[in-house]
Amino acid sequence: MSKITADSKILHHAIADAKWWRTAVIYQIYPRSFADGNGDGMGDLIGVTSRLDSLAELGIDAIWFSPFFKSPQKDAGYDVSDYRQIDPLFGTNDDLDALIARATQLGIKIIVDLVPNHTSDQHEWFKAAVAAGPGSPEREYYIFRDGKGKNGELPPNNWNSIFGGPAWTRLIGPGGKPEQWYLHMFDSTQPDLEWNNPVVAEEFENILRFWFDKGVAGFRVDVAHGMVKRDGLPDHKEHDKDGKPTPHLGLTPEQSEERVPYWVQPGVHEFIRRFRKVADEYEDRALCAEASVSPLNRLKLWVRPDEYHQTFNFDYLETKFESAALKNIVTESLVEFGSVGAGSTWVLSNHDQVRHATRYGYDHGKVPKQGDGIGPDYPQPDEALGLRKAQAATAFMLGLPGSAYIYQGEELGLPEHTTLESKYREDPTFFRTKGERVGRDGCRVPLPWESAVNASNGFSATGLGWLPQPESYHRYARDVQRGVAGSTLELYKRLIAVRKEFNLGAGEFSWHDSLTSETVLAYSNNGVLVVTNFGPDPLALPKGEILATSQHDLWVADLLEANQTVWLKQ
Ligand code: TEU
Repeated sequence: MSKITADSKILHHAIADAKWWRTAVIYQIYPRSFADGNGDGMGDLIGVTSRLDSLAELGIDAIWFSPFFKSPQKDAGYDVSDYRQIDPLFGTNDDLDALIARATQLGIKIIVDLVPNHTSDQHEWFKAAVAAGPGSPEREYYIFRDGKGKNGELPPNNWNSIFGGPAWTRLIGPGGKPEQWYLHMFDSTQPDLEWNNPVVAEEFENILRFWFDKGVAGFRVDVAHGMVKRDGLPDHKEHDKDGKPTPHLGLTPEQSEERVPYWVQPGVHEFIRRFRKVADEYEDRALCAEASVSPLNRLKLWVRPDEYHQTFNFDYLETKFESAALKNIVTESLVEFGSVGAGSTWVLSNHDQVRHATRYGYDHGKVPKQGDGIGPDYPQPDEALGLRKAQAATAFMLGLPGSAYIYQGEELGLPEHTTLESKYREDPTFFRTKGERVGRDGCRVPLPWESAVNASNGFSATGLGWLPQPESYHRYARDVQRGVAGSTLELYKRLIAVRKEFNLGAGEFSWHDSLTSETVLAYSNNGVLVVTNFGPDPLALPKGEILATSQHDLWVADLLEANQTVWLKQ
C-alpha cells in the first residue's frame, strides 16, 4: 500500500515508428455472441462482416477472434478438431476471406486464436491414437499413460482439471476392457498434446503459415504456459485445506515450476522461438501469449526479443481499482516488460472473466475466483457503481503506453449476466463441478445491437440467441448509445480517438506526483494528463482543456467526482 514513491522519472520513452502491435487497441470478438448473420441464434462470420463498420467507427486497430475453427464445441471452440477449417456453425473459409478483405479496407487487422495445448477428442490424431492402441506411434501425439494400482485403476498422477475433477480419463477398449489413461488439463474432450513429439511442433508451424498466408496479422496463443509438462509427470505438490491437489490456472508468485509440474516448464521457450521464427518469415505479424504467469518478472521472459511479441497482463486485470495498487502494477509492467525491450499490454475483460463492469460492482474480495462465475444464488453486484468504476478504469487504462485489449460489449458498459438459469449453461466447468462453479457463460452472452427490436435486441434478425440476455441489456444496446453524450460507447470512441491523436500507445509516460495520493492517481503521457479520482472526496482539477472524461457533467463542473477519470491537455 505504502509503496507509492514520489518519483516522476520517465517509465516509458516515446517510440518513433512503433510497430502496430505495440500500440494497438485490439478488440476481442467472441464469435458466438457478436452478431448473427443467418438467423439461427448463433453468431457467425457474415454477421461480423455486416457489423464491421461499427468497429471502424469505434476506432480499433485489430480484432482478435476467439476460435471459429471446426470443433464439436464442447468448450465453445477451444476444442479444435480441424485447425484449417472454419466451423460450419460460423460459416466457411470463404466467409473469412471476405471478412478479412472488408476489414483490410477499413484498416482493421485480424488476429486469430491458436490452441496448441490440446485438440478436440474428435481431431483425426486423437481418433487414430485411440484406435491404434497402447505403444503405437499414434499415441505419442498425446499424453497416454498406464494407470497406477493393481489393475491400472488409478490415474497416473494427482493432477486435476482446471474445469474440475481429475485431469485424466481412462479409455475403455473394445469389449469394455479399461485400458490406458490420457491427460486433459481442461475438459475430457480436450486431450493435451505431447509437444516433445516433433510432428506436433511441425504441424503447428504449418498451421501458423496456413493462416498467415491467408492474411491474418497475428495469433493469440491459448494456454501458452501449459504446452510442455515436466519430465516424468510428477505429482502436483500444491494442496488445498482438504489435502486435495488444487488446480491452478497458472503459476502464482509463491509457486515454482517444480511444485506445479504442468505450467511454465522451461522447455516451452524452444517452441515459442519456433513460433516466432515462423512469424518472422512474414512481414509485420505478431504473436500474443495467453500465459497465466505471475509475477511479471517471470512473465517478461516470454516476451524476450526472439519470443512472443506480447503477452496478456493478467496481473493488471486482477489489480484492485485503487490508487496505490494501480500505481504499483503499472510501474511494474512498464519496468519489467521494458527491461526486455517489450511493450506492456493492458486488459480488463475477456471471455473467461467476470466482466469488469460487474467485478467493480463488488468489494474487490467478493468477486468469485476467476472462472467460477456468478449465478442467481450469489450476492448480486451494484450495477450502477460497477459501470461508473468500469468507465473510470477503462479511461485510466486507455491512456497508458502499450497495447490495449478490449472485450466485445465492454464498449457498451455491459454487465455480466449474473442470473442466468442453470438450464442454459454450456461451460464445461458447470458440468464438471456439478454446478458448484457456474462457470463463464455470464460474460459470453450475445450483444445487444438495436434496443428491443426483438428478444435478442437485434443480435439476430430472428430474435434468437444461443444464450438469453439479461432483461437490462436493452438499455445498453448500441443504437441507444450511439451519438449520445455521456454514453459508454461515446466515451470509448473519444478515448480511442484521443489516444490515437496523441500517439499515447507509443508515448512518453511518467507519474504526476503532485496530484497523486492515496485516493488520486495521475500520470502524463505525450502531453495528456490523466487523472483518476478513487474518492470519496471530489477533486479540484488543474487547469487544462478537457480531452475526454468518464464524468459527463465535467465539461460544466470543475470538480472530478469519486470513481471518475479525466484526460486533460497539458
Ligand atoms: O484459458 C486458459 C486459462 O488458463 C484460463 O483462463 C481458464 O481457461 C479459465 O479461466 C478456466 O476457468 C483458455 C481459454 O481462454 C479458455 O476459454 C479455454 O477454456 C481454455 O484455454 C482451454 O482451451
